Amino acid sequence: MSDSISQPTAQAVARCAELTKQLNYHNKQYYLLDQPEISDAEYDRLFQELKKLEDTYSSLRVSSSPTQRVGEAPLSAFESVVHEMPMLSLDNAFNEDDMVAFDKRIKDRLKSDETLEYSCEPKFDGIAVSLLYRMGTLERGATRGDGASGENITQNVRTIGSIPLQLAGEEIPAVLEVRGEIFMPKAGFEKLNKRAAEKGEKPFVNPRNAAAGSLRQLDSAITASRPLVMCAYNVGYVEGELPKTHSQILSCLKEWGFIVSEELKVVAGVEGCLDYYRQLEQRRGALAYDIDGIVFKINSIPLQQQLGFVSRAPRWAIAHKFPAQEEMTTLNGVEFQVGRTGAITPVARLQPVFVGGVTVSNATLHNRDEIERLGVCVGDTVVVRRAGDVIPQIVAVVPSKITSSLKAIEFPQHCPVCSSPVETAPGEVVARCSGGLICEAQRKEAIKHFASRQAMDVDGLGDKLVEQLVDAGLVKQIADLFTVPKDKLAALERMAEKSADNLLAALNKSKNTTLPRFLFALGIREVGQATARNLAQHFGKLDNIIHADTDALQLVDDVGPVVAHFVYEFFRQNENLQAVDDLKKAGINWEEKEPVEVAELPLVGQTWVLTGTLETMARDEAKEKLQALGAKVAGSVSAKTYCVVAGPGAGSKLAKAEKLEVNVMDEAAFVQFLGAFE
Ligand code: D41
Repeated sequence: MSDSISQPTAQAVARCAELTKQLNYHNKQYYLLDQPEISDAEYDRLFQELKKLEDTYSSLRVSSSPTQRVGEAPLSAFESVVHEMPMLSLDNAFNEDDMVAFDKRIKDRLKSDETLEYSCEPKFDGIAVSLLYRMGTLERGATRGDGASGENITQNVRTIGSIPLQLAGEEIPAVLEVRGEIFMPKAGFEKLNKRAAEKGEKPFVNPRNAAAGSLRQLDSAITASRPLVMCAYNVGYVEGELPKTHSQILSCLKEWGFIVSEELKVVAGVEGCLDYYRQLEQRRGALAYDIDGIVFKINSIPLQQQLGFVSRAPRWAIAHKFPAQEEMTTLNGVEFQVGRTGAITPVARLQPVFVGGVTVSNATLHNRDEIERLGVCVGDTVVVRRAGDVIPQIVAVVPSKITSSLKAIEFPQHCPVCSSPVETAPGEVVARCSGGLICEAQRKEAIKHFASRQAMDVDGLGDKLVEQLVDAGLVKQIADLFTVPKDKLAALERMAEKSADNLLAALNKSKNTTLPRFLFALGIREVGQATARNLAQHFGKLDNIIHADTDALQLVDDVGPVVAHFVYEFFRQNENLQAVDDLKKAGINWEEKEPVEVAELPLVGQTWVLTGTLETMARDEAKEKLQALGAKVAGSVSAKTYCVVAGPGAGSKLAKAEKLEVNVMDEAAFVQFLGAFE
């Protein structure tokens, strides 16, 4: 990036001043007051905008600009420490083009076209620190602060288990400054917040805030009680010899007693960097800690030295950021949804915001307790988090200065759909509509569940169509599904003669079912697929289940008093017995069997794995047959697997089975095997 000498426009000058003001303000909120008002991503955008202006008009870049330093002056409570060598910051890349440009800048500067070797490591979302060791003994710990000086937190870092107080091993430099990131793993964060909630304390917004708050304790006993980890990523001031590549230096640090990232990898060229980025992004959610990107560093120390740094950041390193998982937006309203079991879920309607790679306009607020815990009102600015494929959540509320426009959220006393009273059972947090199947919302959900793939598997009867059928008054109870006339079906929106025919055929086909599917389809509370299967296996016939008392029910595998109670009560309700009767009259049928003790089933104790495509039967069908014979069907192969059924296209699971010398069957052998039990 070459600096321009052109005169800034009046507009650029004004924008520069405005950005500087905003960035300084938010820096203070974030670093000094622990009270951010904008998301990190928003901060980054303001920062990048200012940086771009300064790159275009170099006269705008003044030494007091927020781009020329990062962070705030240290908090007064801790003694200030001037770093031996400034702790540089990292430039960001936000997409692949930025990465390619970074690689090109380096090559241009080195006047070389050779493929460069990069060291890759996750960018931990924590607090950067410096640890000074003299003759192998920890002498001082400090935060990075503004890069030039930080806070002396020696007492606190000494309580962190992963920070060695004394280095062990060979060739330890006489003076060694180790730099790294202190963070809180996700599991420890969850536990800490749970404890805080139990004590009625305010929870931390995210693991990074929790780590920062834990390090800032004046009482180091509190720091000691927090699950902090430090991962080393660089060395600063050194008196002594170190290897000539970054990856070898990190190996030394590991030998001397530090934790270094297990994900550290050396790759060739920018292509290697992009591959590494894509792979770790996939696994981001599964990692034990939060990361917000990848840091790429030129692996050769001589090349690093040759490249040097500009203003605040080295030319030889860059952080390729992941899309932000948290953003701020406005809570426009709250709606209350009624689920299949009557559970009332508050759903936040948000000002649409781009977060975690998608535009989010709804987030769950879970239940009444959660609304209280957050203290959230309509009109508030909220922090929305979307991690992986998890439903977006509201994790925090930004304290508002203007409270006149806020509106408290009232949890309904009556069902928003059927007006029946809303009740909360003793000891439960979930509030439920007491209307049962008179509630149209519960009825719709019950019918959707009945038709779903794992239940009756009515092909083509999706959620939308169920809503249409109920809204049009064509289906009042589940059994009505089987008597809707074709002309009425065809007249529905987005339906026609052909699709009506298909749906009728699918409904007809679904009538031949199995007892486990039918039981599951009834939607009895707490009766999932596995429980339905165990009940069916144990009792053989539906009538036996209907007439079983709670003691008899508890003889079934995995059925305790709670499930037994729900099953028993379900079949005491006349409308439920009527529904079962109506469904049988509509033609739903299954094979009734003699009751069996699970222990008598032939495949009890065996775990099977299905992989690849099966040609003569659906995967679900194969699974059900194995389970009916008492086998467990698992998703992954281990030494405990009894047998793997491998169809064409089987990949890593088959390879693993072969490696572990587990039995493998092809489909033909499997069909023959099943035949022996018929
Ligand atoms: O994991 C990190 N957060 C991380 C931060 C890392 N893995 N490597 C880093 N490397 C550097 C340089 C290249 C300047 C030695 C960093 C940081 N810096 C850094 N952390 C906070 C500001 C800069």
